[in-house]
Amino acid sequence: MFDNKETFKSIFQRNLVSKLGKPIEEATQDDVYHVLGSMIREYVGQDWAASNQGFKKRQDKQVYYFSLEFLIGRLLGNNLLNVNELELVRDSLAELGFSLESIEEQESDAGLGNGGLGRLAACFLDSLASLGYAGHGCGIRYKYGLFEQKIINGNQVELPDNWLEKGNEWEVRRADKKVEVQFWGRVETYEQDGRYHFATKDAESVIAVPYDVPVIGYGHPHVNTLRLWSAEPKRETSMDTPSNYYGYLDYSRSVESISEFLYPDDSQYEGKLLRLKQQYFMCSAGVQSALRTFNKLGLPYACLPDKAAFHINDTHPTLVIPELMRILMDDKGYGWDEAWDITTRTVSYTNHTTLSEALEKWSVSMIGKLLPRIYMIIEEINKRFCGMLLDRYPGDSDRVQHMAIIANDQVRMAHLAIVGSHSVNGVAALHTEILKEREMASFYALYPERFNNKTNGITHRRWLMHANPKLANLITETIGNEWVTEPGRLEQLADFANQASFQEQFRAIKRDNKNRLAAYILDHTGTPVDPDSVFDVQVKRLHGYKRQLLNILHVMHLYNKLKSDATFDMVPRTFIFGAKAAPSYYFAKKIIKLINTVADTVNRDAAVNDRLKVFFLENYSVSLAEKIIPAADVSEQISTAGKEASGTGNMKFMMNGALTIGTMDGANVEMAEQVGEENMFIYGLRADEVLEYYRTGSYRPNEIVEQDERIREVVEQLVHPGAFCYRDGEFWDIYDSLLAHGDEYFVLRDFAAYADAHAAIDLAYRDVPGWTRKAVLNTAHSGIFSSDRTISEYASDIWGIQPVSGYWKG
Ligand code: DL6
Repeated sequence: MFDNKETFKSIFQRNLVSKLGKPIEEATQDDVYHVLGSMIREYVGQDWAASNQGFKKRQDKQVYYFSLEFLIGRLLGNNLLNVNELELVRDSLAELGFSLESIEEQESDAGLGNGGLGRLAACFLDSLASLGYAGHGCGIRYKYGLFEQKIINGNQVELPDNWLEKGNEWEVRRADKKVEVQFWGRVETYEQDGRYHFATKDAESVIAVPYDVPVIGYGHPHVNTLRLWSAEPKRETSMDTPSNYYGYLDYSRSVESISEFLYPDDSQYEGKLLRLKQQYFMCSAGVQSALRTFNKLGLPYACLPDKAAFHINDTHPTLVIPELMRILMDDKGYGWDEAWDITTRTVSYTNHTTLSEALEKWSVSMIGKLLPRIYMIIEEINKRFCGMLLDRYPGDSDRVQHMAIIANDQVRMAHLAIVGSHSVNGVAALHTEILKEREMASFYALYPERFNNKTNGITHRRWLMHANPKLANLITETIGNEWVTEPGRLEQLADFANQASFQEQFRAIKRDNKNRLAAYILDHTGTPVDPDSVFDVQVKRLHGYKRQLLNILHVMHLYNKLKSDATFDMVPRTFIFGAKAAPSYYFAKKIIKLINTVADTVNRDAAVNDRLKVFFLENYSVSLAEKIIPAADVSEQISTAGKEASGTGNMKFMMNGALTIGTMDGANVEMAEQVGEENMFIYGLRADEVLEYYRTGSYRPNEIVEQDERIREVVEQLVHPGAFCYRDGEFWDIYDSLLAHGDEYFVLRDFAAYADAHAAIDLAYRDVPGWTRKAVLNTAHSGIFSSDRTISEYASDIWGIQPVSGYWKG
């Protein structure tokens, strides 16, 4: 792209003048970011066009990954890495007096997602492009991303995340590709040419305008597209009278709200309606747009499954199924059976959770009114499906009721997704087994061939090469650079796990990353951190099942021990938390308050704070994760076994040489298979034991409190004024969740085992070469968790696609 530093500097300065009319001396960091971003985008424009032309010419099968979330984070650094210009640009900017790291900080962190599911979608896009597959994202261009979190008096406060305020260098508005999406109205049925036809009358039209973001493959000119849809009002509506005019304004406001917020509050009817609108808006726009591309091939729709795959990321995009049916039948004239065959062969579905509250259901009356034709189709799918079940299981009406798509006046989206697709996958081996044996057992019995596992992965380009460049360089110096395109080769590092000089370098890099994080913490909290302490990190969404509560109760216990036992010897430990709680999740917000209260007490207590410190880092996001993860010594993956579908943070920490303390849950199980349990700290109930407790109802948290003095002490401290409870009864809700409401997530049951595992960490950390060996082995065995492996599996087993271009090996 740029031959050398001199060329870059001169092109860059020319752009600065032509775009902003500024000489370099007057340029701000923000100017540098915008000009650099626009240069990269313009540069990849040619490859982008060529990639699209290539897809068309070769008639490549296209994958469309439908997701309500794409947690892409910042793109500048990653894009520079992928176009192989990171070093040159960093060095050139330094010569011009700018630090690339600071320039990267100017970019808004695109938080178009909530957590793992959305970040997985972003990693998948990176792998699809880097491996040379024709695979694109389809989502919503939310005006506001996930809220910005402020901590005020220890409480979470949510502020709007106006990420587009300064514009978005990476997107291109494609008004020429807009489509129309219809809501409300009524369906008219008429007979013509011997068959029924359906037409929706008096519908409200919304214009879906795509904003395209190039997804740049690593090291070769393959560029896919992330297409994000924005809702705009239709302009044709008459405004000739004042009432029409005000009516138009109301309509226009309601349309714009469709793409305004990620996850509007759905505690009330209006919020639920808006979420349903968002889902249909994205599905309809995405399907129409994909079919437009397919049409250009001039093939009959019977060939659609050979030329397109529609993947639905969790149940949020399930309306892709009835929408495709609608278009094939109502617009293209196909009969039911043919349309159904095309649809089910085109669509595939990933399940990301077994938590019942996260399994979506929509009220029949809402969906029937908002999407009358779509609801008719869902009813017909349900009627045919239930009929088939009755044929297969005569007289078994319980089974039919249990498996029906529509029941109790609700549409069960997971059932629709399974019935309407050819593949259903879980995201880690344990999760898939739980789906097959328990949560979806009746569907598995019916369609065993549809169920398969695809263990999640993360892109090692962002999470190792970009987030931890020094470690990436050390790896390359040690085993060569093949691991970059074949991350499985990281295994070769195992040969160096015991080598003193390699260990020393590995430790020096960790230390460097810890220094950097310590500086960040000091800067943001005013409290110094000892970089020699163990950095023990739990960063993820805040949820009961993820058990941040267990972690903080254990910290309270350590504090008590330090205060009461002068002989207690512990390696200094810094506990670091980062988490956002859903704005309406009261309990999760209480846990945040508790963590901050404990942090306040511990960090101010000079008697302990040379050995124990606690931080809750505000506004956890992708870019903050990139600073935290490379600096971690210990990774907390402590969910109640059977509850975390996979986890992906666990893999990022492992790749960066942190040791996991965790339960046998989600992908932790496979991590243990790879690296060996002796290189992790596995503790606690297993998934089958948890199940057995749920089944028998035999768990008695009160008995544990009675028997274990350590637990009794911390539980009482939640509600009695003292070190951690400044106001009487401050944390009663937490106390009650543990004792009065049965401790749903087995926090107290796992406490003792968890404390033992922490004691083992303390001991292991004292053995410096032993610890480093374990850390190196974690990195060495993490290659299998690259999303390149995951995407290759989706490509061959689910989508039936081959790479259309290959890695450039440099
Ligand atoms: O598959 C990505 C990610 C998993 O790693 C997490 O374990 C899982 O919790 C998450 N699932 C969701 C869906 N809803 N909930 N809860 O975010 O998916």
